[in-house]
Amino acid sequence: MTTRRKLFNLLAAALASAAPFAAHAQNIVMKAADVHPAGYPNVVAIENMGKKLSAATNGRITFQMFPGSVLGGEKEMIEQTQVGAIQILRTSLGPVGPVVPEVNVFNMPFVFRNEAHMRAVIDGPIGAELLAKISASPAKLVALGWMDGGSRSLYTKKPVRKPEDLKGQKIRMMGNPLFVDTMNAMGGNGISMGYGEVFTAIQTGVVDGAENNPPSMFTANHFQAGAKYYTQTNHLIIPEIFVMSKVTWDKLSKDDQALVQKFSREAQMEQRGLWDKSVADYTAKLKAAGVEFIEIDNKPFYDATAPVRAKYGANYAELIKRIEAVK
Ligand code: GTR
Repeated sequence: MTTRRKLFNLLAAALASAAPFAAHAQNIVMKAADVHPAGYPNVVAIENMGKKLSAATNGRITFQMFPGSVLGGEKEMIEQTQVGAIQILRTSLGPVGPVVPEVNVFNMPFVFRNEAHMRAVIDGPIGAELLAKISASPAKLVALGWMDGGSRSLYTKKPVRKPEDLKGQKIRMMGNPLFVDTMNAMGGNGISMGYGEVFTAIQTGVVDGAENNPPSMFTANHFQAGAKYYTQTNHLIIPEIFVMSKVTWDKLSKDDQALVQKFSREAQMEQRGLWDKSVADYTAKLKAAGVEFIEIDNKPFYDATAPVRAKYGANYAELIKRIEAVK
């Protein structure tokens, strides 16, 4: 091989190893992904984090946002983040459960008393420990911070007030066996599928309903697919996370990692403010669009799901006690 050829090969190899980072060797363009559309609180908070990083590094690190599931469903995007094809991912903890089983404690039905309790837990030492556990797991994800996903409630074509009303109803759940078990315990038939398929599944009758928070129900247009009743079961209060691919993280300097951490904390707090406003806004929009909000006593659903907490919480009794003790 000629010296020139050797040099060329060396250069090509160097460029290939920098593959997840686009074009200019010294500039880092991170692909950031979310199932939610542009304008959604989580998307906005990550975009603003990218702007701050860009300003602090004179444009050396930038985010390129891919919202609205354009890079796939959450399961696929988690996989892409693990291998470094996506650099920043905001996801529910739900589909992280199959990859990092410890997070399933936060995915259990009624594990948090209410949203204030969930926030107190994620803001305190338990929240920090769980992020550290995700980062230390073999999943190759560095957990940067939490986001708020509010409370998930049922939405269906026929009104539901008690577990018996769910009999025979197929309800879409996120991809994690824990959620299928949860719906089956609540009285329905849990069907697991990706978020992007829910609209058509409701519309065509593949499912009779789904469950989510009001901002998701509205922005994914599920009310237009035929789900007209929103029953306030509040059965899942699942915090969300944003992560960086470990492949990417390991290539950052210590200083850049510190900057990412600083702006991650700010993104967590910014999203929360945007989130509270969006829940109020989208609840009003759903009501204006004719969705009936049904208030219920959710104790029968709490009682019905006790076996799910027993099954998935069995190995985490100590952690669950600590969660319960948070005021
Ligand atoms: C939303 C959540 C998304 C996604 C979606 C779903 O509330 O923000 O990350 O998990 O629910 O049901 O798939």
